[in-house]
Amino acid sequence: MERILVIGCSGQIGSELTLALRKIHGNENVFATDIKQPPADILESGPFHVLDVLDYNNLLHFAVRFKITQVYNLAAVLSGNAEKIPMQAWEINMKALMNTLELARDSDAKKLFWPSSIAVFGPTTPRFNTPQLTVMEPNTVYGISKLAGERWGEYYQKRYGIDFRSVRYPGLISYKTEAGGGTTDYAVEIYYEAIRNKKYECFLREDSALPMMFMDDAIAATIKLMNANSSKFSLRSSYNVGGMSFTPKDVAAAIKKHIPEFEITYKPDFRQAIADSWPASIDDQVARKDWGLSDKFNLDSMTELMLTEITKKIG
Ligand code: AKB
Repeated sequence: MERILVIGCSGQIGSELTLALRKIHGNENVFATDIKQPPADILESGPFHVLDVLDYNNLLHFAVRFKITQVYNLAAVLSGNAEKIPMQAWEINMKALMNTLELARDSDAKKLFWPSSIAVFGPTTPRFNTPQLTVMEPNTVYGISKLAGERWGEYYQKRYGIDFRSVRYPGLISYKTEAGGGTTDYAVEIYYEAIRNKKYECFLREDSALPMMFMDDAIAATIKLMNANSSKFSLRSSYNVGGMSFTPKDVAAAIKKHIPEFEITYKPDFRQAIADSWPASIDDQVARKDWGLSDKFNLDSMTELMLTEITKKIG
């Protein structure tokens, strides 16, 4: 029986992944932790503890006490916020990862999921259909920390036999918990603003194409990777996961099909340069072949669901 620690259960991914893991492994076996208060459904459905991943002694004590066997480490400062506090972001992102890698050496928590990102790519990477193996020269603090993290994960797997597993998430779109501080966040905010005010001022240009994925597909991919037989893995760093590719103009057009009066304006800020350095679309054939990555949602089906669910929530 697995005993699972989720670090960052109150965030955009954690608030959904924790509940999905509890359905599979049993509520009592999934330990949700964060330094922030989680949503009510996480508090009510199973154990929650305040835990700071940056405090190694407490982390180790926690894992031993609760006999943890698997860790999902979702703690990170995202791309936009990281540019405002480069040294702190580097310190937090790297220490959070290194503590869970060391935890895997020092305890029974030998299996670790850690998200990487399309931010590992940079302006010299081929922009369209970016392959798994290619030029990687990220020029953001967040991207540099994610690329370094991938290298460390592979190193711990090869040197110490830690079962490190990772995907390079594209921008993630969800209605439950809003993201914070990312460059792809516009694609969540736009739906909330469409319902609240019927207009949105976008911080990226209308033609900024980026890879994106609906949260249900991202959660399914994460669980599939963690359950896959590792003998089929052709790499132990991080897998490309593509999802879909669209621009702000495309999302606005998809929203207008449901809210014809919706209006979008554009006022690019510092995040435009980050978006310009990232791929527009991703080739994820290796993940499809190695562990059966698949996705269900496209821009139209996602838009319909986002608008329905956000209307129910704030409507
Ligand atoms: C961000 O925009 O920083 C994240 C990411 C693509 O990793 N959503």
